[in-house]
Amino acid sequence: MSNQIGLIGVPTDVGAGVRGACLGPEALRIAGLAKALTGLGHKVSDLGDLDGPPNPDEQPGNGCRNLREVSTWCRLLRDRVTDVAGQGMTPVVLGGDHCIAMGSIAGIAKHCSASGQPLYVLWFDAHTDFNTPLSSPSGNVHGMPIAALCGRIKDSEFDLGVPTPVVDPSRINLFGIRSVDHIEKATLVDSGLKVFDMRAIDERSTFTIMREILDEVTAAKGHLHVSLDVDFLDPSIAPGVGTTVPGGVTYREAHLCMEMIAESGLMGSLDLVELNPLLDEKNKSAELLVDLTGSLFGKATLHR
Ligand code: B3U
Ligand code: MN
Ligand code: MN
Repeated sequence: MSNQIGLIGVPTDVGAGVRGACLGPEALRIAGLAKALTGLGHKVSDLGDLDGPPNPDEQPGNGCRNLREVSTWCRLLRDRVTDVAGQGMTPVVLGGDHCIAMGSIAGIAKHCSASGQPLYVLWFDAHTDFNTPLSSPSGNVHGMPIAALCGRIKDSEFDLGVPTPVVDPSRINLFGIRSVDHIEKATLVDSGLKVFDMRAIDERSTFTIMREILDEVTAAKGHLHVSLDVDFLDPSIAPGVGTTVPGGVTYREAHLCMEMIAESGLMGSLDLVELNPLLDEKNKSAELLVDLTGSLFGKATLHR
């Protein structure tokens, strides 16, 4: 991990059904993200917000809402992430809804293919985001990025401009899962994805699962992209998200995940997505995200 961090704001909610995630980047700034990271000894450059299209708030056509706008935001972010990583900074993407992870991961995949490093993804989420325009019950693209990255959706659809699969499905780890749609569940079976649902977490512990994931990336000398959807957290601690699901990851489990990632030194890029300040309570979810990002970047209680 570089100790130079580049913050990239992506103020859009074109992939969501509930509006408000477009306000996420500013809420994270107000909650003190840059200051928290600077205080840990990192050099932080806030690169401002990307300038993408407004949300036309269309009804889904052909199974996808706002397809063109989603594609434009993702391509803008793809190029910015490739550029920022190429400058030796760790890109930290401030969303924005989760559709933008198609852009950030396409961008980091380009960077990794140039450097020859295998790309791994750790996706913290209540949902598997493995719908396609055909299976999606909502037409919201934030429920589809994993399917797109695995090459399950025609590339021409989102026009990411990188070879698919963008990430080898066996290198994608989904953590915190507890809401999967009917058809999505059936297609997961032969997907090759590593899905750690809440039951697995309860049975095997956060520590054991995280150890397993991180050991594999370490052995492969991989680049780890972390994509953090606020709804992976329990809604009692993070209400500021459009798609809360009960029974989520606790405060202590979440910090353990982040601290283990920090200790591994593997994380090369990060998305903080789905924060919806309109649904938050006095910016509490944003402040928690800042706190967790601090843990991800090395804020530990003791030296070990
Ligand atoms: N699986 C549902 C709900 C959903 C997925 N991701 C989010 N919500 N954030 C869908 O609409 O695809
Ligand atoms: Mn998600
Ligand atoms: Mn989610």
